[in-house]
Amino acid sequence: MRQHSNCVGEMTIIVLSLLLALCYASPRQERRFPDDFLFGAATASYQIEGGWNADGKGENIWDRMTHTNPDVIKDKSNGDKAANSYNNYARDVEMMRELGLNAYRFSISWARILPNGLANQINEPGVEFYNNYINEMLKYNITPMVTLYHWDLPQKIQDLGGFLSPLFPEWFEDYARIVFQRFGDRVKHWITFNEPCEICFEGYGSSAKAPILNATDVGTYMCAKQLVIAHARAYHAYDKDYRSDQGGVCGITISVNWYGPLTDSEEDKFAAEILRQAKWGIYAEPIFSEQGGFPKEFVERVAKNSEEQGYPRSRMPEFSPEEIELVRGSADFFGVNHYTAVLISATEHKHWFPVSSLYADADVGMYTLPEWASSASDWLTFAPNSLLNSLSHLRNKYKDAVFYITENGWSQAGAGLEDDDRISYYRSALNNVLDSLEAGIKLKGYMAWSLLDNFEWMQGYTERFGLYEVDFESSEKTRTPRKSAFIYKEIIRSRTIDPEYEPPTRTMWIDEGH
Ligand code: PNW
Repeated sequence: MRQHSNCVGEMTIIVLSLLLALCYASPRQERRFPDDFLFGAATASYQIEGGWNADGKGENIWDRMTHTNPDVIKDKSNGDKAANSYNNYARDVEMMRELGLNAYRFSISWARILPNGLANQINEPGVEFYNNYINEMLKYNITPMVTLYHWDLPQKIQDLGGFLSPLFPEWFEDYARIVFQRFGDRVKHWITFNEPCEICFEGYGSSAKAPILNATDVGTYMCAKQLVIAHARAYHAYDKDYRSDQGGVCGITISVNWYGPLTDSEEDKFAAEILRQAKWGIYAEPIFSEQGGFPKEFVERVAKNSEEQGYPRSRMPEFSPEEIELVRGSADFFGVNHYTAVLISATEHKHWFPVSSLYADADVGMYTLPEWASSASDWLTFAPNSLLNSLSHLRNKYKDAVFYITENGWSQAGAGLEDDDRISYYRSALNNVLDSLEAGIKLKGYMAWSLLDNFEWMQGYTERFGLYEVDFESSEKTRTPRKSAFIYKEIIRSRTIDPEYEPPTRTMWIDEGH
């Protein structure tokens, strides 16, 4: 009996060892990106184009601010010349071909098309520039993804109140219709706004971006309402009058960093939720939630604070039932700009805000772990799995949504081609993209920020995000691929991430086969 059971035991061990051996001998299942997944890179007009007053372009709020108040920019620079993509666009497309990109996300400068922002006068050379850019991409099968608004508001529109004017949604729709009309035969992916939080909070509710209005208590919320209505009007214009002929999609890009609770306590979880609502929920909920309108808990918080502060009504405006209906469901996809994570506490790491503002309303503590590597940007640390956490959260909230990562990237201080930190960051983020796809999230593409070094807003040229380095001193604005460009190229070519891959040469070539 004893012998028999020994024998069974031995057999089991042999079978198990055989199974184990088989597992290790067979090639590991490689995780692949689907063939129709769009790999791209992103930029924005003011950050790369230059040609600030070329061929009839009008003045925008970044031209005005950097010319009249250069001290607000860290190196006192501006985007007058930037990477001169206005003249170097063919080289930009050549770089896209070198990388083997499937898609390229760029933005249209409103004032280059409509010099005074209003739709009475179209600047044809501006239209021609974007025609050339788009046609050059299409020649090589690169899908253009176009942002209508990436922060460079025509100065005339700002003079009339900008996003705070009740006419703003109308002006934006007029502009959007012209852009759909002129480019929609070839452009099938539209993004209305890039990063509402940065537009409304940074531009209107603080002094972190043009037009540095610093209307801290109400600026953010007034802008938020106008912005989502403007978005919805452009979306419906496309849906009703252009989609049947042109057959494209129209969405919006919102920055969604991961705000998780510092501890497992209910208070911290609620604090994290409040910050998510303050930073991106006030733009996402009206468009993507089933019920529409601003997010409930944050609305209650602002109403309560407003009352205590003696305001006769909440600083957060309300939507009418018609406005809720107009905005609800007005997007074919959710563009996610994702960079980093911050841990949120109800009690620890709090700052005191002297005036009422978005952060004073949220009233939470923010903390980043010391072991998260830092970039050249003070807000950007390498927090593992932040992209997966954000996308999983969004998918649970907005069940049917289709997503694109419309920006993701890493900064370095100044020039330098050996960018191993950026490579680790991209590999980790792209592994999170694979995790998301495996989890069934409808993620259709990934745009690296950025194709090339550019004007990093208030940081001027001191922080660089490019896969290609730009020599801003040279009159040609010479572009040179960084090591990360070779790594990204190989990921796109092979549709897999090889953590060991080292580029064999430092010469970029165009792979005609792609
Ligand atoms: C984005 N954050 O801005 C913009 O869309 C780009 O124009 C910009 O160059 C890029 O990211 C890098 O800054 C962000 O604080 C600014 O989390 C700040 C944050 C996120 C995105």
